[in-house]
Amino acid sequence: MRAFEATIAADERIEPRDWMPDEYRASLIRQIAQHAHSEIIGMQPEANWLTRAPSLRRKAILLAKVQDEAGHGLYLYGAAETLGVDREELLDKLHTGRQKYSSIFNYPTLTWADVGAIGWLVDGAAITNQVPLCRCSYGPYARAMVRICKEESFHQRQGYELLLALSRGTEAQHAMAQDAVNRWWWPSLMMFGPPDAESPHTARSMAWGIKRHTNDELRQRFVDICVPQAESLGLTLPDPDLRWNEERGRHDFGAIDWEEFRRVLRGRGPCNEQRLSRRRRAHEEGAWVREAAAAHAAKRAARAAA
Ligand code: FAQ
Repeated sequence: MRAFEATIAADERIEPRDWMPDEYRASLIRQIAQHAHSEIIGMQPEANWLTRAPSLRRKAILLAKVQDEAGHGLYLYGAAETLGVDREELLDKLHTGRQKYSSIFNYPTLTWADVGAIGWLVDGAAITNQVPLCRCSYGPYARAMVRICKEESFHQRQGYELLLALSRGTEAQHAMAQDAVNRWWWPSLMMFGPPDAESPHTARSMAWGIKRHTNDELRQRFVDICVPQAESLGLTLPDPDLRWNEERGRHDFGAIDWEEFRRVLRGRGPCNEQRLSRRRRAHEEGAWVREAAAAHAAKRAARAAA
């Protein structure tokens, strides 16, 4: 106990073999699993456009991005496994609705511009939230985050560049980009989680060095980053109350519809059912691959032992 507290106080890392309080372990498993589930469910909205990307170049870029997301899921399930849980058990909890994934992936991708809006806003929000997680007190999670953040920054830039091309294109393309931003803006702000006053985990996670900033702090940082970027894109953010507050040195912004957030978390968002049923089906259809990989690994291990 004393060694754990001293490590946290010295801002050093807790490693898998170190003693840690049960609640610390449980909270990390909860957060890392939710994060891993978000990465693999998050492949679906963009995958919807892989076969309809407007050029070979755009298709190759999108394919690489979606593959990166699968890779992020793997690093994160790996990080969760160092805490003594089994990947199969985590996936089962996702498939039976006992563990969450990010609310953002329950919204549909209606047009090609949505791929740009996801890159710019969803990956942008993800980076804002995840850069501080590179300093998380749990070593394997922090190290996974370093690599993930590098890849997310490429994802964010591809989204920005895609939206810029549309914004500077024909009138119809500009309107499509604006419509996508209008639909993704508010759900992106919800990604940061409930307001601090209603966030049950923040205080303890901050004390343990799992989280470095509160949900509201990161949400504000994201708004401040997006405003000048939207201007450069030639697009507007759909919030009439958004304005610079000289006194605070930050932007004020309008009220978030938390009832919508809670509805999505209860499974009643526009795409919750579709996302989970596709995930379950993909898992069932991939069973033979897992069996073949396990049989191959067992054969190699037996050969190495002989
Ligand atoms: N959606 O007390 P707090 C990506 C839950 S990025 C659903 O504030 P905490 C990249 C929360 O789990 C997206 N549930 O909780 C990508 C808790 O529920 P529980 C993933 C949410 O943990 C981009 C309850 O509400 N990123 O995938 C959400 O201190 C493009 C109370 O909340 C991460 O997971 C939400 N938005 O703070 C991929 C980052 N917000 O467990 C593909 C790591 C909150 O009590 C394409 N996670 N909840 O039943 C975190 O930083 C934190 O877990 C927060 C929540 C900030 C998300």
